[in-house]
Amino acid sequence: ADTEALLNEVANAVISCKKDKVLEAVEKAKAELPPEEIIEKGLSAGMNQVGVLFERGKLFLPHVMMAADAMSAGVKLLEESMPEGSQEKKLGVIVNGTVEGDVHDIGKSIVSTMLQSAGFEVYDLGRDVPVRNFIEKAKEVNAGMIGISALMTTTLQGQREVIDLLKEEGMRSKIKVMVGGAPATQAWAEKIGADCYAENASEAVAKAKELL
Ligand code: HCB
Repeated sequence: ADTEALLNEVANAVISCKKDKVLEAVEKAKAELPPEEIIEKGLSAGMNQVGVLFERGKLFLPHVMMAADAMSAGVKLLEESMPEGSQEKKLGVIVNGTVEGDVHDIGKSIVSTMLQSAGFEVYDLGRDVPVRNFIEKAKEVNAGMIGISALMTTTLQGQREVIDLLKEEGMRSKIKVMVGGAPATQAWAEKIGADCYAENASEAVAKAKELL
């Protein structure tokens, strides 16, 4: 089967909100395509479409929850075939999490997995993470970078708060900050003084390699 058809099948399976369909399509694609490509151009593309349909009132929250659940199962299946990252030589230490008040963690988790698989040591704090926890964890593990995800315009401020607290603690120059999530942009990153913005997980890996 050609690449586009395989990826479309994965995306459409996410849009159908059916876990068994997603697993079936991912299993098929896995035989021919790298896991990173299936995640970004299949699963994530499908989830973006779910977001659009939700906005248009064509899908409702229970559908979104089912699609999210189905997508996570697909990502999990693919994680098994991703490299674990070298044990001896780490490219750098990164703390990553979703800001306080925000439960969206699919994209953040993909970023963590891809960073890990690229050779970074990653501490994923999960979702709904209080500002202070990012900094305390970064101190504890001597992180070179903090990654902050926010998926809502209402929680985006949390990214600025992490940067402001880093400054207050006199640690801003020691730790790089990466921001991401649907409402974040390059302009926003510059405005709040982040070191970089990453639109997706491959970009997150590229920027982390550049900065660490
Ligand atoms: Co949710 N939700 N949601 N949601 N949701 C959004 C985000 C809206 C935009 C949908 C809409 O209304 N148009 C909207 C936010 C509006 C706003 O900005 N104010 C919204 C809302 C309103 C809500 C609730 C409030 C709904 C309600 O209860 N009434 C509620 C939130 C409660 C809360 O957080 N306190 C809610 C709940 C949910 C779930 C639980 C049903 C589900 C999340 C499940 C989960 O994450 N475990 C969900 C989902 C799935 C979405 C949409 C449809 C998709 C998000 C997603 O997973 N995308 C989303 C629509 C949208 O985003 N346009 C909608 C796929 C991933 C792969 O993309 O962007 O997350 P990503 O991540 C990318 C990228 O951004 C970047 O790399 C990732 C990989 O490529 N990146 C980083 C992300 N983090 C990074 C960190 C880094 O360091 C670097 C790069």
